[in-house]
Amino acid sequence: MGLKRIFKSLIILNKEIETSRGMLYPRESETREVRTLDGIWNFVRSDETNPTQGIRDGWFKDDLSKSMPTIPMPVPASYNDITTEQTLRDHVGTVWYDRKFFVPRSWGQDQRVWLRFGSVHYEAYVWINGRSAVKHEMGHLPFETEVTHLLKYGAENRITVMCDNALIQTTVPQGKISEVANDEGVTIIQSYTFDFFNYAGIHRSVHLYTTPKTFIEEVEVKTNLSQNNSVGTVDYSITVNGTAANEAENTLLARLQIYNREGVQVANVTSDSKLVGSLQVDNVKPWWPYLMHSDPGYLYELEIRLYAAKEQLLDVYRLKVGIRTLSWTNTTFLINGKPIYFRGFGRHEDADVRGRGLDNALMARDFNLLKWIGANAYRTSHYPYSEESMQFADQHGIMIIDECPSVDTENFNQVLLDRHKSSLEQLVHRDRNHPSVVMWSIANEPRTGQVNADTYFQFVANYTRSLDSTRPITAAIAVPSNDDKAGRHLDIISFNRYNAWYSNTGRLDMVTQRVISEATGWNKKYDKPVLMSEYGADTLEGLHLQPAFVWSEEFQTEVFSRHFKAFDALRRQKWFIGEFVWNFADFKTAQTYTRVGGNKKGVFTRARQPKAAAHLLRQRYFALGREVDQCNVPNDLFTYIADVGGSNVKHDSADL
Ligand code: BDP
Repeated sequence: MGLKRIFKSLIILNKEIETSRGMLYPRESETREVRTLDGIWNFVRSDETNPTQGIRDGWFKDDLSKSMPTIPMPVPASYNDITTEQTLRDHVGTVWYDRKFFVPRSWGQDQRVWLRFGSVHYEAYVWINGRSAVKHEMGHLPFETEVTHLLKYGAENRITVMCDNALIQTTVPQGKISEVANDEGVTIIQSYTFDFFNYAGIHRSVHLYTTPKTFIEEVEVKTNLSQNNSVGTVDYSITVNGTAANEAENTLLARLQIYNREGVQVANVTSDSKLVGSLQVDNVKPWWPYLMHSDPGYLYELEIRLYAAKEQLLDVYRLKVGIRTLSWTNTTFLINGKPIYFRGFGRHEDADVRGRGLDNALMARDFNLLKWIGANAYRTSHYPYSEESMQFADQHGIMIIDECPSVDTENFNQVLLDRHKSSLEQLVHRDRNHPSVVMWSIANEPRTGQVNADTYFQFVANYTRSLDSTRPITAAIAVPSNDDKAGRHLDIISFNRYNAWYSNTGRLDMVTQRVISEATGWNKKYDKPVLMSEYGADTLEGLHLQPAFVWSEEFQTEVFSRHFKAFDALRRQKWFIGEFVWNFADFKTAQTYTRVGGNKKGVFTRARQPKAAAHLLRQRYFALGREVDQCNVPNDLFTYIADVGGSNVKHDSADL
């Protein structure tokens, strides 16, 4: 009996899952208006022992303040670090938000209104004027719904959101909830194995936007380049939602135009009624990564005008498009025909006070730091980052390994598989048009040695491939290559390892050869390109110890340098395609005795200032850029030391 049950739970099937619709980033146009509901909302923390009280008592039926005392809460932001209360920081379960807003009278006429959340972690239930509007599960990903029928026009409206942060064995990512005895009774505890704080709340912007009755619901573009990169093609496919499409299918058409950066039209086409076709751009400027070209991140604007019969303009939507190709073999990964060598970071969306909440100032600072340090890539470890940051990456030419929220995945089961696939479906759907996205990461440190990992990751990888065959698939793996059962389903192998930190702590003399042999082991096993997706050492800013000692700035610098040596040996093998430091900046984690206020493996502090190792990394990333991509290096890369001509002291960037 027991055995039978275990056996049953091991069977996982590749089931069809529900797919997302729409979700174009809200943009104003001649036919669309956008307004944000960001600002200060009212907030209530539910009783942890009674998480569904608000639903049963109908808190959404009236102002929250009528049911419970509320506090002001900024949106977007994580709620955890806003107050001084431990109970809110560590809260497990549901919290409530509401606010009032006006909808102009004009919005009630002949158009549709949509409500869109950039992300709510982890599960959200939304009501408008007391009526259920939408429910969504999965942090870090947008969701939207039509609210035309729920709004009062030319009047005041109320939006109520219940957000649940509970992570269990079938959520993505997984967690565990338990009751433990405390001094006075019991406490509900959320535990998780992943190494970042489970920040929660309305993390990204909330938008209301209008569309015409019949409107452009989805646009998908795929780009290509001719042999010598001189002619670009943009294949498009448009999905329309609305009655005009259903009633008179054959009369709809789209006119598409592409404008260059100067606003000059460089291509145009009129679609057929299927709204699928192609545009050609002569003398194209391809999208290149930062430091791989003198004009990186070149974006065109694709303007789509949807017409009904008799040239009646229905809708206009504009999308930035970068024209580039990706291709890969078992040894190389190429962009526009040129091999890529990644120099980048694993990162987090994390900051003081606002937690994981969208912060444009922080985002702009981070991109400035990425460029200052000469990075050309990062992985969105360990979940999708904001749409605004994806747009920034497009503009700045930063390549993205786009990761879904699956981290430390284990105990593979059917519900988990379905949700995991859904997270990738939502991610690919959201990000497929970004030229900066060059790879999908389907998991971080999954337990790929476990029973079922083979089947599970076969399903996840093949599903992702079926959604997008234009980008390779990877996962950041930490089990030894001998134990791994998932790598054969990937296109590129990424591995994480903490030599001289978790393994052989302090032993700087045990880094270089181990990195070389681990990377080589992965390549031998799978005959695929390999990159190192995490390495590093916790470093307390300002702690200096010579000779290098764990936690000191000297130690981080030395750990990096020992890895660089390994990477240079590996680079001679063509199949080694990149190095990613863990982490870009210090970040908050759950409380444990290995974390001093959080994970300190940042090259930058949490306040985004460089540690000593940042200067070393900068010299390496630009040196690589110069060697691999012939980029220019900044004048301030080296500090003047001495005019000792003839000796081999490096004193300016000409010495590189
Ligand atoms: C890796 C994880 C990452 C952690 C890192 C660390 O992928 O999320 O933060 O270790 O321990 O295993 O610093």
